[in-house]
Amino acid sequence: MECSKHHVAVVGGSGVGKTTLIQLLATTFHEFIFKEFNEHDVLEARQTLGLYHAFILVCDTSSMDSFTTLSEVIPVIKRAKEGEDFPCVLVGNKTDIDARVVSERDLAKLSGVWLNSCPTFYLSIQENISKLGEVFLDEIETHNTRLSFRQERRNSINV
Ligand SMILES: Nc1nc2c(ncn2[C@@H]2O[C@H](COP(=O)(O)OP(=O)(O)O)[C@@H](O)[C@H]2O)c(=O)[nH]1
Ligand SMILES: [Mg+2]
Repeated sequence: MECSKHHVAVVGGSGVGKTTLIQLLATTFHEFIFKEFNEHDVLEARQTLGLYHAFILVCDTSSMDSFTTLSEVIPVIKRAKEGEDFPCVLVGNKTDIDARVVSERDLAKLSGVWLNSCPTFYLSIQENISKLGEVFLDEIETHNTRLSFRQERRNSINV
């Protein structure tokens, strides 16, 4: 892994829009390296997943299966991060499709229960991701500040 870059794992079931999202974000987020993981990839990458700095979790709001998949992979990610708090955003994609079965409330609940109330998005990636990009950057900055603060404290304790 290249150390000078932020490595971002984009996680979600097949067909939820991970590749589309990465293609859009990669045009402006040059300092990030994105890699996508479906549920099988997550299990296979259990040992290395903890090295990723940030996570974008994606489901398709017209597919309850894709929401269930996220609920199942989140504990695997949390175990890989060994309790460390990590920057994360949760995305319910494809809201342009009328057959919505995953609600904004479902996303908020998942975030509240499992993800330290990380920001959630209910949107169509194809239509508007500018806000998502901004909030994701905020998430990274907030966590980095916290991490360096923790590091400073550790240093001062060791003196
Ligand atoms: N209707 C709709 N389709 C989308 C949206 N985002 C992605 N897609 C389509 O969903 C399909 C799967 O997207 P892809 O990015 O390949 O999903 P991945 O398997 O998670 O990487 C493609 O045909 C995309 O064009 C969206 O916001 N709305
Ligand atoms: Mg893909």
